[in-house]
Amino acid sequence: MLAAKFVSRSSFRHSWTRFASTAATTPAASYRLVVIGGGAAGLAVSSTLAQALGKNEVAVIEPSPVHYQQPLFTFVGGGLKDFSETHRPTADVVSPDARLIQQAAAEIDPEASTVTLADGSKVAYDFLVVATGIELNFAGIKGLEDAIGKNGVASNYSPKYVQNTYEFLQNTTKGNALFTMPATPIKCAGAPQKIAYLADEIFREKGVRSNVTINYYTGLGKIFAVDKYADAMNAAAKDRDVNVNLFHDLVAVDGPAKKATFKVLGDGPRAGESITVPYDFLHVTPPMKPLDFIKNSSIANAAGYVDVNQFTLQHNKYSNIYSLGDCSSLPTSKTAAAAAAQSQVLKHNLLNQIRGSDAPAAEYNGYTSCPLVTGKHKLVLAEFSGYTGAPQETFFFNQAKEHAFSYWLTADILPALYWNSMLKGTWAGPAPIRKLTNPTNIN
Ligand code: UQ1
Repeated sequence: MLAAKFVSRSSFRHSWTRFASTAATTPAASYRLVVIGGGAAGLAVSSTLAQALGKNEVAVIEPSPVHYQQPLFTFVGGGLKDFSETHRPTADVVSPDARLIQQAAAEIDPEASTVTLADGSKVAYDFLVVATGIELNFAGIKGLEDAIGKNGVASNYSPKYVQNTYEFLQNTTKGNALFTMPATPIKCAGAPQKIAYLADEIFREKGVRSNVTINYYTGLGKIFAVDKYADAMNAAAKDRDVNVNLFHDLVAVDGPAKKATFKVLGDGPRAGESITVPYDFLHVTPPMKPLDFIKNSSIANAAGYVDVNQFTLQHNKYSNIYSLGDCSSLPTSKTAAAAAAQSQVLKHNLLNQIRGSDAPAAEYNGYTSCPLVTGKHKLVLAEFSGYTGAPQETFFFNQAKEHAFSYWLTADILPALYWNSMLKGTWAGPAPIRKLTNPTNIN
């Protein structure tokens, strides 16, 4: 079905343009496949396809010279991993068979099948995969850009401020420690609360816990989307004396005065009110948004995410465009684990289409996973379908229980798997393992 919809454009390719210029700023202009984004999702797809389609048939557009393994950031903020483990040069993680275009994409023209780069040059494609991720919007909170990185304000979401988290936590000996989660869609929806549990542990170890109040403020109405894990996290918060404040959305930070202002959402008695809270430590999860060039293009849905079929990952209007990861419209939680599972489906369907195969389309079932670290050697390993809300646990023990095995897996095994397998396109999530270890849980 996918193949039938597609009309090959390869006869229109101007392959001579590929040799017309060699300078780094004027990249070759026509590729079989262009992948926008050299993050986890973009690399999981481009590494396999660059190998399958042949040398320099695939271009990866990525402006950042550094690739960050973002799942490790919580561990860095909690002092459990070193920042140096989180990053490698982008050029070292892009497949040697792909062409890295080290620039930002500025515009997509899906009718002409071209991408315009920041320098104004155009890259043509037969097929396009959009994997730009989602943007941190620190400017969306009044005063935050001035406040962050000093006076006790940090964020594990940014490589610039993640090391401040541990530094400032160590300096906090009394008063209020606040942890926020916005009401917008975000990546790794567990991270805003994980650091509250690690902070609790740090304060206890330093003997100052009884002098510090920990408050978690979320713009949402639940601590976690899936009930099974929401129950576990409510229990974890209660255990550690972390106060959970639902429907509180951070709107302003006054750095010099060390005060945070929240707007009360929902329909409770205080809805619409503003509440200002003094803090000694503040961990902010910034609101997030799709990149402007995507939001402003015709490939986006009304919310600004790339409008793809939630099962096949093919664009709903342009059959030679696919998307996965945080920038996509896929209605599931935005995690590296989700991107890994999506990458397998996308590659299958795109290769079918490229090869004109009428093999059945692969379908993504919404799988995502969120390792919710709750302390040193303690972790709740949420695995579920964002489409059904049903748990899809890989192991035979109850993964909603805080477990040392889950911690070890996440802290010591998954980072290596990320670099050595996911980015090389050979890790598609634990579904094959689950068939052996927990077959009755398969949805
Ligand atoms: C996963 O597949 C993955 O992708 C590499 C992650 O990102 C680092 C994860 O955090 C998790 C939890 C998974 C799921 C894998 C298993 C074995 C449960």
